[in-house]
Amino acid sequence: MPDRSPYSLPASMITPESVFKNRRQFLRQLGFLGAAAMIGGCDSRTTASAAPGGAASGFNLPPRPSDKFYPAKRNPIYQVADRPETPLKIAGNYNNYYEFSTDKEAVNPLSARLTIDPWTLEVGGLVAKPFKIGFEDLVAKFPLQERVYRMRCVEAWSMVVPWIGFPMRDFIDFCQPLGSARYVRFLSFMKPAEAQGQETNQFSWPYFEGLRLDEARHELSLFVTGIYGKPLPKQMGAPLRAVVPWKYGYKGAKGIVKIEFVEKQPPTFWNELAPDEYGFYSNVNPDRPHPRWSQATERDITNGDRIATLPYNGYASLVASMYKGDEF
Ligand SMILES: Nc1nc2c(c(=O)[nH]1)N[C@H]1C(S)=C(S)[C@@H](COP(=O)(O)O)O[C@H]1N2
Ligand SMILES: [Mo]
Repeated sequence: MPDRSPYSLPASMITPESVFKNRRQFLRQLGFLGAAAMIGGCDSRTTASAAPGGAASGFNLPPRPSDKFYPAKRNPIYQVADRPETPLKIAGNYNNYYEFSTDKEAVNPLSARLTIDPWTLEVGGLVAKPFKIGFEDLVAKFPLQERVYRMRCVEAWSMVVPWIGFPMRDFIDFCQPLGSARYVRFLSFMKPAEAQGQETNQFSWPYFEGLRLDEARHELSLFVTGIYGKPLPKQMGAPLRAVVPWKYGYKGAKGIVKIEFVEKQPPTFWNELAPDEYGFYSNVNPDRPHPRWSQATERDITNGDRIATLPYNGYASLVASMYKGDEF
């Protein structure tokens, strides 16, 4: 078992007081405590090393034709000079992915069960013509690039990682949204037989998120398929996730299967669960405390350092002009 001590959090997203009174009781109802116990017992079916494929990365990935696109060329415009990159070993074993578990260290082994091949992305709503595209066709069409971004979770931890993906804008333009489309909505997979967190109805699965169309078309917004020069591991959202680096991490849906263009601001998973705690915009803002903790600083999971949180997560010069400043 990895050492848990540097990772214990005072408060997690799962326990908005207004929603859940007793964390242990809630976890037991969900069956999460039982799952954690099984991992502690090293059930071989769920450990990363026992699963087939992906030996090179150490993650449970099936071999796919698109493996040939990695590593991708780094885009030198997007670097983080003042902080170290978070090793994959740390970033890949400390994950929020409630489809599998609310225990960050349990997500990696449990996500090994998720089948990602084949994977189809569906595009619908206000577009010239709704369509479906297979993951392999998708990455063959949109050239991959590497970008180093800061990533800030609303729970006040953060990391710096080299994502590999393609600009969301390129894909959106390919979709030909109609003039009436003002927002884009992301839907994650629904596979309760493979994702034990979805066997409960405590959350409204599948995970759903959304962005204003200009946010989704911003140069920073990425569809991510890889990390650290390799295909994206399952616990980080394989095969396809969104990364929107100036917003809290939950705005970046993992395991995306559907993208929909809509006219009105769409409901989102965390906002629906606890609207006072998680807004639709969720731009990183050190001056706006979460109702239960400060957002002024964050803990870098690479080294445990407490550092100042930057407005818009350090991307203010690129994104602030899209906002009035009071968006929540
Ligand atoms: N489908 C789905 N996407 C998700 C989540 C989730 O639970 N389910 N958690 C979000 C949260 S809260 C964060 S901080 C990031 C975490 O990404 P990482 O585990 O790759 O660091 O994923 C986001 N995307
Ligand atoms: Mo998060």
